[in-house]
Amino acid sequence: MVPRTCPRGSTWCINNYTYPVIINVMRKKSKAKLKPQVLNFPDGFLWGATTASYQVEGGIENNDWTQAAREGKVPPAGIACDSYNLYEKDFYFAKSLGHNTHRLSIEWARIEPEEGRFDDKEIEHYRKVLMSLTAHGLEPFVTLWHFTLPDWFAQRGGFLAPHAKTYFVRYCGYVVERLGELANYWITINEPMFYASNGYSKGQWPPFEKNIFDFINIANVLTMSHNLVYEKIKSLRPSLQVGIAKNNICFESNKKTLNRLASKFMNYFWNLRFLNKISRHQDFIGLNYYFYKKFGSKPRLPKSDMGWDIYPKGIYNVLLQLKKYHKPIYITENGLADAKDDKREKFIKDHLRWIYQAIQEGIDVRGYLYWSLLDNFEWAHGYGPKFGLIEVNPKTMGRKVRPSARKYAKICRENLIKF
Ligand code: GCO
Repeated sequence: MVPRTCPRGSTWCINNYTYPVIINVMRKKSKAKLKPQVLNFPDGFLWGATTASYQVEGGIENNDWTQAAREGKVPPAGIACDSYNLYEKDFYFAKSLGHNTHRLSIEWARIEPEEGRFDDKEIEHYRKVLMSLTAHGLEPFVTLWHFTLPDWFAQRGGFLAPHAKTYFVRYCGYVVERLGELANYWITINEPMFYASNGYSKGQWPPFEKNIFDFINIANVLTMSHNLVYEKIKSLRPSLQVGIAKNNICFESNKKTLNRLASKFMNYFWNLRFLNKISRHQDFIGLNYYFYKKFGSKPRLPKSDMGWDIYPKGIYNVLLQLKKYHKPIYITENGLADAKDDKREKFIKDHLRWIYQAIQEGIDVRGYLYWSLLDNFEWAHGYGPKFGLIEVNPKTMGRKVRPSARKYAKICRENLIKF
């Protein structure tokens, strides 16, 4: 008989008899069917999807992205999904797909088209939108600012301008004073670090800068702006729940010292620094999870249509890091571009399995909102990527539910996943 090598000197292969016996048992086992596993989510768990104004509403002509589109620097959003008019239809679909929550954003450029001139017609529009959410049994999550700036504000230098924070707080206060009673959950800023990085360091989004100092400045201004808006909202309506939608990346490294340091630094700088600075000014954390970055060689992973690695365990890793803030957590975005819809169901289930694991370990996750309800305008990539649970026909604006959306609907309705 060929002598077997015995890993780490364990005793199971001490003789040539035991080894084949064990291998046979393992082979039989691997043919056996996995027992179906049922993972129950906590009572009252929120299930839904997210959108953002400029990406779905259509007809917005007075913000920095429309200006950049006119200059040919980014694709135009045009009529988008026409959700400005078709929102009832969208909410009806969401409801029929078992959702009990929905996240959307308010377009600053609609509410304050010129400095200091507020448009109450638009407030009334969003009043109808939020009332419709509630009428459809969808708990509203409202983002006050999701990347796009009114022209006038951008022209003054955006968040780097001298009175930027004051303008932003005034806008947010104006909205919350009028619409605050229509939603419990308010998100001040969406993904501040991505905004700072794409707009000020990589130069891919308005204002197309590549300046590391401005990148750091803008990140700092956004933390201060968040804290001021938090205080403003609390002074107006103390019972509202106010948070941020923070995109955290799962950073890992191999054992090389330099890689370990790089991963540690990025984890602090990208994931935790912002949250540390606002830790006394948030009632919940909204977590957006999409990305995995390994310093050192990484395993081959499946990819979305955007070429992004699919790494569901990463959501667990980033959730564990949020424990120290002792706040309820809502997954305010998680999703993938998948035009063929052949990866989405597994993507959602695998991420939910890891979220479930985090909950078992004491992380207070209270909701999951998939990005996105609809195929929509994916920023510098235009309408190419298909993130939607629902397909949108760009000519007819017709909506068509994707098969994966029905699988997700079952999870939402039953408040559990089965494997
Ligand atoms: C962001 C936003 C969304 C995106 C989504 C997919 O992360 O950029 O919150 O607006 O469309 O994340 O990239």
